[in-house]
Amino acid sequence: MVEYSKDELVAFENEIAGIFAQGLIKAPVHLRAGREDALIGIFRKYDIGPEDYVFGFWDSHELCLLKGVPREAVKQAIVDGRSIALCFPEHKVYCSGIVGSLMGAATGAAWALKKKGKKGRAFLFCGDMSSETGIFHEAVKYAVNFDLPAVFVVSDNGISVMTNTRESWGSAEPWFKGTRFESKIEYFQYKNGWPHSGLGKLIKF
Ligand SMILES: Cc1ncc(C[n+]2csc(CCOP(=O)(O)OP(=O)(O)O)c2C)c(N)n1
Repeated sequence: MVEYSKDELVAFENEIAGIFAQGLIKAPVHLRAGREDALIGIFRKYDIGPEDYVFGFWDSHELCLLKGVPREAVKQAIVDGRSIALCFPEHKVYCSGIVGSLMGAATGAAWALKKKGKKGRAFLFCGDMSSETGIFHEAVKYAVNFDLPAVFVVSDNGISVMTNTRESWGSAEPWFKGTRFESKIEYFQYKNGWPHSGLGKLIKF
């Protein structure tokens, strides 16, 4: 990983918010605050490095930085309108704006790494509602069953856009709590300091 402090990650999101507020980014931007320490802790715990793959979704600014994509390259991609699906193949970072789209890809990458005897691992970062999708269940079951080098990281902010995840599913806990599938899952809760998307106010271009 590339070492970033919590303050540096916060400063990056604040900088993007400032640019977005001026109407200079003509595409959706999803900012996150409140999970910096948790993400830094996970990158440190697994010593996520160049050989590893990172899969994320619409909220991946911090992941790109921690994986080692140069700060200016991440910023430029966001300014160019690619925040929602940041991809840096040369850094093994793949993100998508489609809910549930990358769990299979991450599992497939982990399968290929294992089959080829390569060193890397696949890390899939998603939200609490994404972790309730069918494809998440299937991917985790497959990865656990075949002991693939994959880790599924669930950042739980309690909501899906504005829908309460636990109310939707009628359970106080995520489905995998207390199951053997937790062996491939990292889970933490946080309160997002930003709205799901944008700044919570209309931006005129
Ligand atoms: C297939 C699909 N359906 C709906 C959406 C709209 N959408 C974007 S993010 C999101 C909420 C996902 O919730 P969660 O996984 O908890 O993510 P987080 O709150 O951490 O952003 C939804 C429904 C989408 N991007 N893709």
